[in-house]
Amino acid sequence: MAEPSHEAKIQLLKKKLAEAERVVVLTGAGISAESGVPTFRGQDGLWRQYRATELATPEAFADDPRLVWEFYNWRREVLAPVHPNPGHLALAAMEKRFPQFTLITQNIDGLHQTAGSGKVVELHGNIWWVRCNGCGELAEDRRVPLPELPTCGSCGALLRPHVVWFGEMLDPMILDQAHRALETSQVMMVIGTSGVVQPAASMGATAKRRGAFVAEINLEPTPYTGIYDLSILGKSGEVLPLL
Ligand code: BV8
Ligand code: ZN
Repeated sequence: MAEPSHEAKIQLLKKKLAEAERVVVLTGAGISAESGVPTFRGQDGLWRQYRATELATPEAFADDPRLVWEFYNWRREVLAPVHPNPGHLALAAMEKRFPQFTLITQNIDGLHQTAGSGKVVELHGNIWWVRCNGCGELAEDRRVPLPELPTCGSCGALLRPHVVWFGEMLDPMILDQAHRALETSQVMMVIGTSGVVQPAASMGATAKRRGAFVAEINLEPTPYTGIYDLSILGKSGEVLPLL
């Protein structure tokens, strides 16, 4: 059967959404790309000569907290002036149209919330929150940049970004929230993610196994494209408003 046209694919996804009550979305760095936020694995995925996977680890932080904080302060400086793009805004508008709509994101930039999404499951944490390595105190701190080696106001220990690093477990409560949505979803959209990082990358396959119609919206095919029902190649900021 000939590959359906781009327009036909969008019409099919619109139809599936119109028939659905329970929708789940998984987003990755690609949905923030049109806001000017560098993605991870593209050409813009570098900071100095490092890849995020080398710096976003507990080992790197234990070894050189100053370097890792420099990396996060750079990302905070990049993120501070950016705004949600039409892709974020379309998802915020969609949320209101369904009895059950769960937005799961791998992103730590908080742009979905800024765009007006009410229920955001942040699998990998949020760069605007810091956590104390000593007493575990959590606080939102939007200072850009943060002071060098920021310390806890309560116990004086070193603060870390409240994000999930490679090799760290995701918060079980947050994972459970995501899986409950995947179990019952009728339509899932996997948007702007290269499908490399686990456990997020296999969530689309989980929804598919549970009987959901799964559509991928991405600039390029991913390792999971073949198992999804639909693969729409395009910019999320252009495709999502059409839905
Ligand atoms: C865990 C927070 C379990 C930090 C992030 C081998 C060795 C070591 C570890 C592993 C291994 N194999 C598997 C693992 C586990 C590891 C992992 O998956 N590693 C990968 C690299 C292989 N996973 C973990 O460690 C996770 N924890 O598994 O714990 C465990 C079990 C036992 C004991 C201990 C632990 C934790 C993973 C979380 C890591 N933290 N972020 C920070 O951001 O600083 S992940 C990071 O990558 C971001 O969150 C990001 O979102 C995520 C995924 O990247 P993408 O979002 O997909 O971004 P990417 O650039 O890759 O792709 C963008 C896509 O968008 C592209 O396809 C592009 O074409 C497209 N695009 C671009 N522009 C647009 C677009 N699409 C549409 N429109 C556009 N305009
Ligand atoms: Zn503390």
